[in-house]
Amino acid sequence: MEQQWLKGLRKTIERVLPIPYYHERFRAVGINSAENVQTFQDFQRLPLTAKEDLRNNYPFGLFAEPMENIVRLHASSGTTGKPTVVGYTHHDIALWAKIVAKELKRAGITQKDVVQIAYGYGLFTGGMGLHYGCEELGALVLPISGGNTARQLMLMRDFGTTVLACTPSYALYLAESLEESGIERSELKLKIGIFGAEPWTEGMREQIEIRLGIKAYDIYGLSEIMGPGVAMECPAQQGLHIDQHFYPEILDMQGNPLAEGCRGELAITSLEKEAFPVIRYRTKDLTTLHYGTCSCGTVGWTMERVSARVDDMLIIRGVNVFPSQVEEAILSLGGFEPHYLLVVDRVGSLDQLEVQVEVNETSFIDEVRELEGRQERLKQRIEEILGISVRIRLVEPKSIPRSEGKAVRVIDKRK
Ligand code: DLL
Repeated sequence: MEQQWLKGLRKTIERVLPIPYYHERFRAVGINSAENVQTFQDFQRLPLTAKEDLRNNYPFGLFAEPMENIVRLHASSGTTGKPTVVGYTHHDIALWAKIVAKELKRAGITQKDVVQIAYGYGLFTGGMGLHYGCEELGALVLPISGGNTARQLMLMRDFGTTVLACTPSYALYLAESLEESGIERSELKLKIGIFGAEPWTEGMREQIEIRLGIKAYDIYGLSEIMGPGVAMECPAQQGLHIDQHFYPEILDMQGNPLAEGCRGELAITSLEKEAFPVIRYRTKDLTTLHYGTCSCGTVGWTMERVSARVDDMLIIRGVNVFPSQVEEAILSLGGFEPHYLLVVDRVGSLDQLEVQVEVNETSFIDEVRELEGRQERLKQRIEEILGISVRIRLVEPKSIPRSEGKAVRVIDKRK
């Protein structure tokens, strides 16, 4: 396997070397040709690539193919400034479809399935990435895109959707809307969910599985690498299988490689991509890698569920806080809905964290004393996990804005 990876890595190095940006940076570490990389130690001398590097070469500066060979562009929105633009050749699109199809098949999806794709279509890779993968597999695709929830449910029933693909937060919103729609769960044929594009916890998986009566699979990806399908769970659900066309590494915060089994930032090198190959791309996603044979028969790298992004980490009074820790606490206690918002503010010189969380319909009509007790228990649980004091604000059911794509969990008023 190592020889095969090194061969793929050399192929990608060869591919990017003519690009002035890479040429300069590789030369600075003494790598002038792919042949200079014979071992993993050689490979790790190559500089890491960060999102800023892509931005600095906006829009097409890091493409490794002439524009006439590029057949599609996608872009990630990004919160500030220009998006990061990625390009695909025919070969890249076909490879992407093959990868996604293989993963869907592993999860038990077949030609007989009807897949409702409620990820956004457009520059975001979610919709089209899943779409081509499903078609490659031969499944029937319903390219509905995100939003228009009532219509989603109607078509889900009328067209006999068996697989739902969307963000976990939208799946939860669909589940909630189903309960109010008058459509009975028994009228639906839904059995599998393909959820990703944002961090979610095991507690959230449980909620979605119970409410929709399905098995929920985690799918991971990012536009800079390809889009959805860089990794996905199999029925064993012992981590997400990283597709063999990608070489993963785990880095510490300074960018130094960590050993297998350590938690850190995932970096990825593409081994087969033509238009937009990436070398040691820092994903900013925190996870742990393992190598081995899964009970499903797949041999290779698996990554644990991405619990958070480096970017999402809030520093509150010097303590690192991730929204997923709060989600875990909320879902470990009864009486709350998995809809929450972290509001951070600075009062005087002190940072304050307020957690707004919805109580569920049944607890909402409870006595004030009951609610106060619930609030106190949640406060204690979150403070135990985070190690800082927080304010809890219980809010009415359905008062926190629902998401049709990636959920917004944090409002940081300090910025
Ligand atoms: O979100 C691609 C995608 C679409 C993946 C549909 C899965 C399903 P971007 O918009 O470029 O691409 O955002 C990539 O989203 O770096 C992670 O931080 C986060 N992310 C994606 N999948 C997961 C997941 C798509 N399963 C960024 N769990 C990544 C946690 C995820 N975070």
